[in-house]
Amino acid sequence: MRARGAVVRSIGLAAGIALAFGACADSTEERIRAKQLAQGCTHNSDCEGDLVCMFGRCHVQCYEDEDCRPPLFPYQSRCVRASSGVNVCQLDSDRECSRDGDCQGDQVCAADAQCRDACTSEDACIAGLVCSATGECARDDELTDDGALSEGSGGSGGGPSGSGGAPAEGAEAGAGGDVNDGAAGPGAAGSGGEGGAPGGAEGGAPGGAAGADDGAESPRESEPNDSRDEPNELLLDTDIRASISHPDDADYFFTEVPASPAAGGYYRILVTDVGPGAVLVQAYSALNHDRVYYDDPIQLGKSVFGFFTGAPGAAFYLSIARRAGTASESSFDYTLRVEYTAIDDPYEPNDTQLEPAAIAIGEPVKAYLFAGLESATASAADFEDWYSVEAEAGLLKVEIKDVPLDVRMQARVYESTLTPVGAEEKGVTNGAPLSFERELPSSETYLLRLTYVGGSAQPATAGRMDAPDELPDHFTRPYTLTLTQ
Ligand SMILES: [Ca+2]
Ligand SMILES: [Ca+2]
Ligand SMILES: [Ca+2]
Repeated sequence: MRARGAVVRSIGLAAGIALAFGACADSTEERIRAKQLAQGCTHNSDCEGDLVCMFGRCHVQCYEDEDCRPPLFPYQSRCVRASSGVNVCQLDSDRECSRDGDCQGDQVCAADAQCRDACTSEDACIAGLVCSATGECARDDELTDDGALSEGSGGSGGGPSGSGGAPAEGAEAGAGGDVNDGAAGPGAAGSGGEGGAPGGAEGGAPGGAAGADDGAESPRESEPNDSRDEPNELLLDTDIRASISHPDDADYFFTEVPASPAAGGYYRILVTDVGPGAVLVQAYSALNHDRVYYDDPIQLGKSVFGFFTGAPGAAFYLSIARRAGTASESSFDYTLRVEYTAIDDPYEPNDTQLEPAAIAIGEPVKAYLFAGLESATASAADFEDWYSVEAEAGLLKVEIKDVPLDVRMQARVYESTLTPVGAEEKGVTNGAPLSFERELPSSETYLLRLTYVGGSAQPATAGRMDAPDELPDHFTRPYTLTLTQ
C-alpha cells in the first residue's frame, strides 16, 4: 500500500516543509512559520508555499504517515484523509475530540479522544497506519496488545459538568511537543485523551472507574465493563462520562438497593449528551436476569430518560450499548446519571395482614402506594398497605386524600378475624379521594387494607419518560389516611 513514487513526493514535501518552517529556523521564525501552517484559508492560494487549504486552515499535504513525523514535521502528527484524495497532516486543533462531530471530514472520534480515519482493514488506512480492533487507523505503537486504542482520559479528569462542554485548552501539545508525552495540562480538566500513550493512561486501578480520582467532578467508566461479569459499580447521583467505543461495546453498571428503608425506592436513569449514535439502555434484575426496563430510541443523539423501582436489598445491572439497525456511528460518547430516591414510608413493611402498621384514631398517616421490584414485575400484593387500629364500637370514618393521580385506590375494613366490615370502597377514578363510614360492632382491634383497584392498571414500576421529570405521580405523592370516630 506504500505509495509509488514516494521518493519524488517526499522531495516535494520536504520543500514545502522547508518553506513553511525554514530549514534552520530560529524560534521567532518557527513561530511565524507555524502560524502560516495553521492559518485560516478558503483557497490553497491563501496558504504559503505547498501548504494546502483543508478544513478552513492551511495544512501540510502528506502521502504516508511518516510525512507527518519529526523531523519532516515539527511535531508528531498524523496523516489523515481530507477530500478528493488529498491527505494532510493533522493540526493540533484537528485532533482532540469527544464525539465524531468534533472531527474534520469523515474522521471519527476514537477511544483515545483523537480524530482518526475510520477503517475496516489496513487497506483503508494511509500507508504507515494499521486498522485498530475498534476500526480506526492508528500507528502500531499506539495500540494495546489487543489491537485497540487505549482510552486516554487518564488523569486528565473530566469536564466540569460532563455536559460535553468545551474541552479545556491547555492539553494541546504545542509545536515541537509530542502528542505522546502524556502530560495532559496540569490541573486542567483535560479534554481527555491527549495523554493516550498506549496502555499508560488507562487509569491506574481497574475499577477505579467509576471512581473520581483526584476529586474530578465527572468520573469516567472503566473498561472493560462489557458484561455482567465485569461491571462498573454504579456511582449514584453522579454524571459518569462513558463511550460506546466500538459497535459491539456494551457498558455494564451494577447497583444494589439499600437494605433500608423497608419501602425501597426508585431509580431515575438519565442518558444524556449522546453523540452521533443511538443508545440501547437496559436494566436487568441480578436475581434472575429478567429485563426490568429498556429504551432504544432510533434517533441519533437522543437522550434517554427512564425509571424503575427497587425492593430493599435487590440488585440490578444497567447496560448501555449501541442500538443496532440505525445509522448510528460506531463510536460515540454519552453521559450516564442514575439517581436513587428512597421512599420515606415509616409504615412499611405492611404488605400483609400478618404485619399491619399500628395507627391511631385521629392521627393522619402519610404513606406511599408503592412497590419495589426484585425482578421484572411486582405482584398485586406488593402494593398492599395494611393497618391496625384500636377502635370503639360505633361509627368509624375513613378518609383517604392526596390520592396519586395515576392510581385508583380502594379500601376495606376488617375485624381482626379478617371478617369484612362492609364492602370494598373504590375511588371513582385515578386520583379520586375516598371517604366512607362503617358501623363497628364492638371495641377491638380492626384492620384496614389499602391498595389499587383490582383490575385497574397496576401503578407503574418501570417505564420510559419523555423528560427527566415525568416520574409516576405515586413515586412522589403520599396519600393521607385519616380515621376518626
Ligand atoms: Ca464503553
Ligand atoms: Ca464496555
Ligand atoms: Ca405496603
